[in-house]
Amino acid sequence: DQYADAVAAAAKSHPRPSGAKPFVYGTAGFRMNADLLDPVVYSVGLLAALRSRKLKGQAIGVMITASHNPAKDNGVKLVDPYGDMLEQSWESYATTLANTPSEEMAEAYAKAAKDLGVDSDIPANVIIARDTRPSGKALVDALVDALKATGSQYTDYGVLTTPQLHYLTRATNTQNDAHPYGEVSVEGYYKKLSEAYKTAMRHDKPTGSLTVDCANGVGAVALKEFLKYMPKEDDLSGGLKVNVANDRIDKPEVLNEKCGADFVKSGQRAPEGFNGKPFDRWASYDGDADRVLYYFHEEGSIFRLLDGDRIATLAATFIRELVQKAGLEEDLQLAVVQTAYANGASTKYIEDVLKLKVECTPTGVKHLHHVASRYDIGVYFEANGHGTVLFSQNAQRKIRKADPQSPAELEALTTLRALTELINQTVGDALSDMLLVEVILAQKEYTVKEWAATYEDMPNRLIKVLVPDKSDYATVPGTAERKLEKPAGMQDKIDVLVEKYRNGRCFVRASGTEDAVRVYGEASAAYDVDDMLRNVEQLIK
Ligand code: NG1
Ligand code: ZN
Repeated sequence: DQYADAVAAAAKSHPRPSGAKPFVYGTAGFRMNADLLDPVVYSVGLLAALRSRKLKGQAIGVMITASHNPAKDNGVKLVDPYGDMLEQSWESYATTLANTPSEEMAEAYAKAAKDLGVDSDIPANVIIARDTRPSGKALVDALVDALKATGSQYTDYGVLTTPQLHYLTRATNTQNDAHPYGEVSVEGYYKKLSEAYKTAMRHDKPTGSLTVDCANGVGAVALKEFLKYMPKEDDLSGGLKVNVANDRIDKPEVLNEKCGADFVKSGQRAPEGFNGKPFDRWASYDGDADRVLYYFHEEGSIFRLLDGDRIATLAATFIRELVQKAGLEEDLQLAVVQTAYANGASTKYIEDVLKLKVECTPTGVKHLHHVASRYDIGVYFEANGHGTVLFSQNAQRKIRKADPQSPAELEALTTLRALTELINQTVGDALSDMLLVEVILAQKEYTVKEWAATYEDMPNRLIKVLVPDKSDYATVPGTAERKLEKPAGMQDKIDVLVEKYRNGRCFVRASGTEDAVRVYGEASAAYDVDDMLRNVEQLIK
């Protein structure tokens, strides 16, 4: 490879500390304490160049973020040309390069290039963005060193949300197609979303106001910018009053601190500083704005969470109604994809009341995305609020080409077409998902109260247990991580325990992003959930 010498020279400036723990490219790329990341990001830059060349020079995205993790962490992940996550078969190359000592980097790089059949004469093109973490800038420098060493072209878009980078990656690679994904600019992203929102809201005005907790992260930047493209607050079509909360990006240490989607979901409580009156509509983003949750207080300060499962059921209900009204029901199959963390009540509701197909996959968006893409319309959400809706090529063609037979069909089709533009189909997107929810609530004339009343959540809890080595824990393949095969015998003990609780369900798996094991439990009674989790925790400890 003609770049090997330059790769070796630049690698010297990004030494891998000896004795560093091995890194694994997991569901969220690499994520760790930011101080350890420099050589890792350099190695990811090398792989991005290889990936782009392998895919005939299509642009590859690199996002520097650690999402909902604390401010001291950071991370890096690769985005494939159509905005999906890095193809799974390449993850092991990412892992190998990240664990290669600097002196051996050029050799490892050349070997990867050869194994992957990369033609080094093809131009490479990489686009970059980062969240608001202070460590991000220097990490982009490490990435750029790798891109320069490999003779790659690159564009650094600065501070963006993760879904914005996914948008730009797809837009870049489809700009000469018959149906480009959108203009190749951040402005193009805002324009696409706002135009679609205005169309979908053409006859409606949301009730009340919406307050958005931006986790003191990049979502605040994007939301404020986006609001400039929104209809005026008092506009009868789509006018919405949005209050921006937790937007302190000038204080990096408060990122995700006692606020944001992860804090709200794991604690099942409002963010600090919450001052909503009963039934006020609030939403929380996470640190890179790829997740969103809604919630409100009932009278008496009872906290009610409207999580990813709620967004999935709301979206599936609404889209199915539109498909029916547009006369496309026979043509388009719709399914909902969840993980084992989905509340059992939501699964039951989708199957028994909505009568829609549900699939369950292992944790991690890439798994859900993959399964959802097999359907004409695949609605996928993790309970934590990360998700989107995928419309297949076939579905998009049918929706585009359908010839409405009545004014009602035309109305439904117009909204459906707008939704295919409003929804960021590359990846979960807090801003886009939030707009989708607002459109649905306005059209259905739902307040948060009516939305929450569609079904009753099972009491549930998710805890984290620290163990000496999480790799002692492995799940049985094909069970969507609901059964352990390692440590031997533990699953049987869990089964015996869970048996005791009415409608009890509990499973244990190693986290892919943290050094811990997660235990999820649900049952008909909240005290049973607590008791069950205490007992399972004892088993593990
Ligand atoms: P891990 O740490 O593997 O449980 C967490 C979330 C996932 C997903 C990834 C990020 C839970 C229970 N798990 O995974 O949903 O968001 O981080 O890719 O919330
Ligand atoms: Zn995130």
